[in-house]
Amino acid sequence: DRPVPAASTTDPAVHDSAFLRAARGEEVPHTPVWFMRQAGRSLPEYRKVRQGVAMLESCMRPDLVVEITMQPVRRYGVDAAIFFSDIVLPLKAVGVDLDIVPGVGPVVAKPVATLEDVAAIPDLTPGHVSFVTESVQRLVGELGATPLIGFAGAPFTVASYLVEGGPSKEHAKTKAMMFGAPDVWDALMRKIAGISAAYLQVQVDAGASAVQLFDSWAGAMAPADYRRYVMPYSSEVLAHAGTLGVPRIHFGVGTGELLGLMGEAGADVVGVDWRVPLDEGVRRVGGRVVQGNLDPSLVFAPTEVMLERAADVLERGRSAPGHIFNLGHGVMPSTDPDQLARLTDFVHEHSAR
Ligand code: 1CP
Repeated sequence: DRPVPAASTTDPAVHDSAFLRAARGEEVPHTPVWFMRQAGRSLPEYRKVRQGVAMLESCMRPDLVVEITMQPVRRYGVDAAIFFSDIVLPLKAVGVDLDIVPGVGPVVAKPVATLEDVAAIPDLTPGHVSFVTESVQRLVGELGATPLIGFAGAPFTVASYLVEGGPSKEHAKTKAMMFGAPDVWDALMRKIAGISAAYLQVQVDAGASAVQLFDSWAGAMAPADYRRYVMPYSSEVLAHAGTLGVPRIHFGVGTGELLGLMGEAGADVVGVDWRVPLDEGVRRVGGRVVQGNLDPSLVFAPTEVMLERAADVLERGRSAPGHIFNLGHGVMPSTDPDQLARLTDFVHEHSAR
C-alpha cells in the first residue's frame, strides 16, 4: 500500500531515472551522482547571476532559482538537481527576522529563548512560499527527465540557528535549552518540524520527486540524546514526507555513531559523510540505500588520486541495495568545477553496467 505518487514521479522518464531507481534500491544503468551544494559559489556562472542580489532575495526570485538550479545540471550532467534555496528560507518566509550574511551564514535578529518566542513563530502555509511553488513548477518543466530534489532543514539544525542566533560550533545554548528547558525545546522542535514538513510538501506538490532532510549538525549529539531530543521530531518530518510518495534522504555530518538511528528515523536513503568507510556505513544503516561519501577535499588532490578514491567509494557502495554517489558534505566554494565534471564522467563510466 504505497502512498499516491506525486505528479512528477508519474512521468515515466523521471520515475525510471537512475537516481530514483537507486533511491528505491532497484537496478541501475550506472551509479547516479549529484553533489550537495552543486549550485553556488564554486561556479562562475553562479557568481555572475548573484552579483548585487542578496542570498535570500535570490531564493525568492523564480527566474534566479530556476537558472541557478539548472547551472550544475547543464555543466556536469548530474543525475539530479537540488532546489536552490536555504534551510532558513521557510523561517524567513513566515516572518522570522533573519538574514544570510556573506561570509558568515544565517543570522537571527532575536534568538529564541522562551515559550513566548516559539509561539510568536507562525506555522507555514503554501501562501507563504508561493514563489517556491512557482519555481519548482518551472524547474520541473525545464529539467525533463532529471529529477528534482526538494529539501528542508531538520528540526535540530534549524533550532541551532534560531537559538544561537547564528552559526555555532558547540551548540551550547541549544543544548542548554534541550537539557534545561525541555518544555521550550519540545515546543520549538514541534514548531520547526511542522514548518519543515509543510515546506517539503509544497515542493513535492509542485513536482519535486525526492526530498532530503538536512540535519547537518546532528553529529554534535551523543546517540542517547539524539534518540531522546532530536530523533522524534525528525521522524515526524520524515513520516509526513513518507505520505507524499517520494524517496526521503536523511543527511548529517559527523554522524558515524548515529547512522543506525538516522535510518530508523524513517529514511529511505541515509547520507554518509567521508569519516565512515561507505561499506561500514551500509552496515550501520541496516541495509538501507546510502548516499555519499567522497571527502570534499579530494577535489584539490591530483585528478588521478581523486578518481582512485572515487573508485574505492563505488566499490564499497556495492554492498548496499542502492548507492547514490555524492561528496561526504557540500562542495567547497574554492572547488574547481572541472574536477567535478571529471568526477561525474568517471562515476558514470566506471559504474556502467
Ligand atoms: O546545491 C545547492 O544548490 C545548494 C543549495 C543550498 C542548500 C542545500 C544552500 C544555498 N543552502 C543549503 C542548505 C543549508 N544551509 C545547510 C544544510 C546543508 C549543509 O550542511 O551544507 C546549512 C547548514 C545551511 C546554513 C547556511 N547557509 C550556511 C552554513 C553556516 C554555518 O553554520 O556554518 C551558509 C554559509 C549558508 C548560506 C548559503 N546557502 C546557500 C548558499 C549558496 C550559501 C552561500 C551564500 C551565498 O552564496 O551568498
